[in-house]
This record gives sequence, C-alpha cells and structure tokens, in this order.
Amino acid sequence: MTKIDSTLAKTLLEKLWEVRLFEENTSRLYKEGVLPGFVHLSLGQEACAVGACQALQESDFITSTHRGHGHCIAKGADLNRMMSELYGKETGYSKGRGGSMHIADVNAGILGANGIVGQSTTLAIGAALSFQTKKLDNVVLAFFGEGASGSGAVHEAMNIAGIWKLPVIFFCESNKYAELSPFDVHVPIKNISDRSKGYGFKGITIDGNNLVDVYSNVLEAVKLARNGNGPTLIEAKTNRWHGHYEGDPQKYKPSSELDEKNWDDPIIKFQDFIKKEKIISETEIDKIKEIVDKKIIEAIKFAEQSKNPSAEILLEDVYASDF
Ligand SMILES: Cc1ncc(C[n+]2csc(CCOP(=O)(O)OP(=O)(O)O)c2C)c(N)n1
Repeated sequence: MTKIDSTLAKTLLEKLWEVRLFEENTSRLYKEGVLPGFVHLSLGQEACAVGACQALQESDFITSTHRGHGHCIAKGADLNRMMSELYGKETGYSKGRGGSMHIADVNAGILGANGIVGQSTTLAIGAALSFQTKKLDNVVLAFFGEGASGSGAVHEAMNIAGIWKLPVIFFCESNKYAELSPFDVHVPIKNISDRSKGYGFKGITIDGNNLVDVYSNVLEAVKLARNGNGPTLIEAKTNRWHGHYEGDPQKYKPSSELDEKNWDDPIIKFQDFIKKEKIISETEIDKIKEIVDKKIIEAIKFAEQSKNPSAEILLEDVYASDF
C-alpha cells in the first residue's frame, strides 16, 4: 500500500476540509439567497477530487465538470477567487461573469470546470496530445461522471486516447445518479470501467470514498501515462449527498440515502485511518479543520467586500458584438 507520512496526511486532510467547508458554506449561502445562478455540489465525493489531484504534479493538468469545486480546490485554485466568482464579483476567476461552472486557472493546471457534459474528456485528450507532441512528460486527468460516460464525446475521446496512447487518466466519479436518473436506468453494465477493454487500455473500479485507494490507484495510472503507456480508466464509486443542483428535492432517491446516518463519509474514513495508523495526533486533526474554517470565512469576506462588475466593462472580453 502507498505510504502516507504525516506531511502528506496533513496536506490531504486540509484539502478534504477545504472542499467540504467551501461547499457546505456554498450550500448555506445559496439557501440564504446570497449566491446567484446555479450550483452543483460534490459533498460526499471529496476523496475523489483530493486523492486524484494529489497524485498529479503541479505542471499536470485536470479538466473538470459542472460539479467542479472540489477538483479545482484540490488542484490548487485560489479559494478567494473561487468564492468571488460564485458571488458574481469582479475579483472572481471569470470576473464574476460565469459563476460556479466557469472556474479555470491554467497556471494551476486547471483547464476549467465545464457545463457541457462529457467535454472534459475531449479537452483532456487535446491537452494530452499537445504534451505528447512536444515530448513533455506531463499528464492530464479528466474528471467526468457515469452519466457523461454514455455520451458520444466520451467514447470518441477514449477511442482516440487508446489508439494514440495519450498521457491521460479518465477518472469517472460514479455517484449513482445522472441528474435524476439512477445508474441502472442508463448504464447497461455493472461497472463503467469494463468499457476500457473496448478501447484497449486498463480499467479499474475502486472505492471512491477511500482516499488512500483513490490516491494509490491514480498514482499507478499517472506512472503508466507519464512513461508513454497510455490511458487508464478509473471508475470511483462514490455518493452525491446533495441534489443534482442545490434546491433539487431529490424525490428519486430512496429515503435511506437521504438519511445522513447512512452516509459513507470519506473524511471520517480518512481520519479513522490516520488515527489507527497513528500518523498524526487527534489534536493536529482538529487544528487542521479550525485552520480551514478560518480560510473559508476569509474567502467569504473577500467575496463580500469585492466590487460588483461595473456596467462599463460589460462588453470587455466579448468576442462578437453588434456595437
Ligand atoms: C452535452 C450536455 N448534455 C446534457 C446536459 C444536461 N446535464 C447536466 S448534468 C447532467 C448529468 C450528468 O451526470 P454525470 O455525468 O453522472 O455527472 P454528475 O451530475 O452525477 O456529477 C446532464 C445530462 C449538459 N449539461 N450537457
């Protein structure tokens, strides 16, 4: 098993809490009517984002989805600019014009959240082809959902990636539902990972709520890709605790899944592991959460105090206009 030392454990736990607390606060602010637009939260899926991104280097890229806060945070996006974007403020990643699904930071290797389901994989193979052509050893990890996996775009991306042995990791967050449709309504097989056989590369299904499993399996896939051995499809079985979007009444879920007592919490799982293995002390574990709590409060303050975009800049960054 991959060794988790105390420095790594602290980093991982801090990231897990950053994702959790950023999104819990987003949920609250959305309910309070503070945040405009639409938000899709990944609460319950934190181990996927954090484990996968930790296995990458800073110069590697990710492509993300409509449920992308966790991916962006885990890959190193700035919490203040992210929160500002959600508030629609001019200090946000897209100057407040895009909101939750328009967070990108190329310097941090984040090629963007993406509202077009499935297209994270096509963007990823483009970036991977560029790395391969330039003979760079960087890799690209594409996050997508099991719903996206049924789209033509994902099939085409995997097919080309298999033929050209592109340095890409296809990371499917298999969270049981695509919008309101349960897995078995739109997927005719038990595991999405079985599809990799059709593209000529390795596929594996893992416990997406187990951070150590996610991290070690992505490390393995990254090693293959970096060494010119092509893609891996990793299907991480996980749970989306909230609705498809905030405000979704979730009538399609059985009541047992809505009961918090039954939630398989990836953070508790990881903390239990750290305690059992005596990697860091309980006091340190508690301190990490307190530190992150303050960071999120700071990010909210930063967003609140930032300016709304002025009307004068309405036509800036617009590529086509009649004016
Ligand atoms: C090309 C495209 N088709 C349909 C939609 C509408 N849509 C938004 S999210 C979603 C389901 C995505 O499910 P999945 O890929 O499993 O991701 P999850 O929401 O579970 O994270 C759909 C169909 C879209 N945004 N883009």
